[in-house]
Formats: sequence, C-alpha cells, structure tokens
Amino acid sequence: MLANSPDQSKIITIERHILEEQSGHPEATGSLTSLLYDIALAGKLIASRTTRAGLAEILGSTADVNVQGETVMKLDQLADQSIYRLNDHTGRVAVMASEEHEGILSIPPGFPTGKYVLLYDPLDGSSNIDYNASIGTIFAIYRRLSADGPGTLADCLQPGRDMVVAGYMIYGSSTMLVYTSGHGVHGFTLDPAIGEFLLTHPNICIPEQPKYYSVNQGYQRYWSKGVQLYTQWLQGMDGDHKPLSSRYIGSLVGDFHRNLISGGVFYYPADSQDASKPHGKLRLVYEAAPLAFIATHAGGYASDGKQDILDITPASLHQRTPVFIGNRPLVTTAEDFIRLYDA
Ligand code: AFP
Repeated sequence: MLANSPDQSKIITIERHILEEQSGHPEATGSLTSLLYDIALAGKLIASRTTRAGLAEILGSTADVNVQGETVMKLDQLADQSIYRLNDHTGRVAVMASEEHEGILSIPPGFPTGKYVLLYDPLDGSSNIDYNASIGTIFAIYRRLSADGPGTLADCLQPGRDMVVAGYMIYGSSTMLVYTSGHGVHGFTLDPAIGEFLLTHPNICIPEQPKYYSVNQGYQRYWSKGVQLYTQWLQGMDGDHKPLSSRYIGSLVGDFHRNLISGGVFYYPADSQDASKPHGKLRLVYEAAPLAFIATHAGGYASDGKQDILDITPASLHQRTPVFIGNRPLVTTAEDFIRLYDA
C-alpha cells in the first residue's frame, strides 16, 4: 500500500454495507436495499440544501422568487417532496406518510406499488434552522399488511415492534445517517468531497455509564409530581449518585444522537400546559417509534412512562405520546417514579 493512502479494505460505503447485510438473507429481492439507498440519496439532497440555508436571505427566501426567477421552497417542504418523489415511482413502496401531511401519501396512478411502507418526518427540529443547530430526518419502514394494490392507512398504523428498518439523518457539523434493520445500529458520515456515506460508527451501543439528561426544563411547573421527582433524581438530589449533566437543543434528532453516542436519557413528558396536547408534543409514528426501535437495538429502551413505546399500536397518524428514551436503567427509573407518584 502507498504511504498515507487510506486502507481501502476499511472504507465501507453505505451501499456496500446494505448489500453485505442483504447477502445474509438469500431470500431477499433487493427491494429493501434499494429503498434504503434511495433514502440515503434523499439525505444527501436535503443535506446539500440545509448547508445553504443561511443563503436564503440573499438568494431569495421562502415563497419568494430567487434571483434566477425560481420559487424558493421552505426547507421542510423541500425535504418532504424529495423523499416522496424519490420513492413514489420505484415499485418498492405501497404507501407513505409524512409528518408534513394530514393523511397517507398514495403512490400516483400508473406506478406500481411494492411491499414496504415508508413513514417519515422530513425535517425535524426545523425551527432550529435559523440558529445553525442540528436538524434531522427520521424514517421508519414496515412491511405492508394489505395484500396488494394501493397501500392503506392500516398499513401505516402498525406497532413499532413490527418495524423492519428505522433510521435518521442528522444535518449538523457533518451529515450522518444512522440506521438499524435489527442487526446492530450503524452510523455513516457523509464525505461531501465524494458524496458518499462512509461507515464511521459500526455497531453503536449506548455506553453503560450515562452522561446526560435532556429535557425542556422550562416546562417543569407543568409536569406531574413523578416527572418532577424523577428530574431531581437525575440531578442527584437524593445524594446517592453524581448528577448527570443537562443538555437540550430542542431538536429531537440532535438530542437523541448525542445521548446515543454518550449515554443518557431524553424525555418529553406529558404536561398540563396545553389541554389540547395532554400527551406531550412528540408524535408516536414519526418520532417516538423509530427512535425507540434504534435505542432498543443499541441496548437502550424507550417508554411512554408506563409501557414500551414499541408495544403501542397507533390509533392515528399524528398521535402524540410522552417519551422517555435512552439508557434502560434511566428509563425504567422514570417508569418507577411515574408508577409511584402519578398513579
Ligand atoms: P420543530 O420541528 O417545531 O422545531 O419541533 C421540534 C420538536 O418536534 C422536536 O424535534 C424537539 O425535541 C421538540 O419539538 C422540542 O420542543 P420544545 O421546543 O417544546 O422543547
């Protein structure tokens, strides 16, 4: 090997990684592999736009016409359309649903439907765009339940435990794609010079020693007694253990990713602030369930405070749920506090 040249045998692109995973399943048709690859492609496209976000003001902002006379789309709409359009004609997907739309997204007439269901939150944390903080795309893939033809709402309302793949892209100081198909959680970093996601974080496991707790503490007065006491416990107020450090961006993918790598717990509990949202802010289908699937396969756990998030069958696409997610002992302790004080 030439001095200073990278060891090519160690460079694993996402394509190669997905293909190698597929080779362990001789019955596989390659459809899921291609679907994942298309999602990675959408991630590259979204990343290329989010890194130019600050330029909108000089190139023309949302719903305006830019200097080339083209309409500039909001980034979350652009992300939404990119994912839909890359997957609406491939014959791999039966139906999609996006956090940006009220109902299901059907495959346009004239195109074949496939065996998978794709659910996604195209640009989560988008209120952080103006501050250059990390934002992300979250996705979940299920097998369709309906036999054939257009996919249905019921195809989209499956418990998280039946997920086939979950993942997210994080657009931060670098762009990463993290996914699991149930065989380890793997992270890839986009090398912008070559436009490829390269495996940088194989087999991610949440470290046993947690570092952080992440919650919007500004809402503390609206929490139940159990959640307030749990927070004090995380802060080491009982004198039995060292406090965890607090970190909160307000961008779920960013907050989750940090705790996945460093250990900790993220929670967005139910609160009494807004009577129309008694279960907190986060959405089960688009946010909580996919991240719960990832956390679980990284050795962690996710709960709504009473039960495993993966056991909840959604009743509607935009259902909200309280979320406690991260190191298993931290999440089960949240359940203990809630059982003891909020029953
Ligand atoms: P936006 O997409 O409106 O920025 O909301 C982001 C989010 O859904 C999730 O990413 C954060 O964890 C959560 O909301 C933050 O909510 P608070 O601002 O209420 O803490």
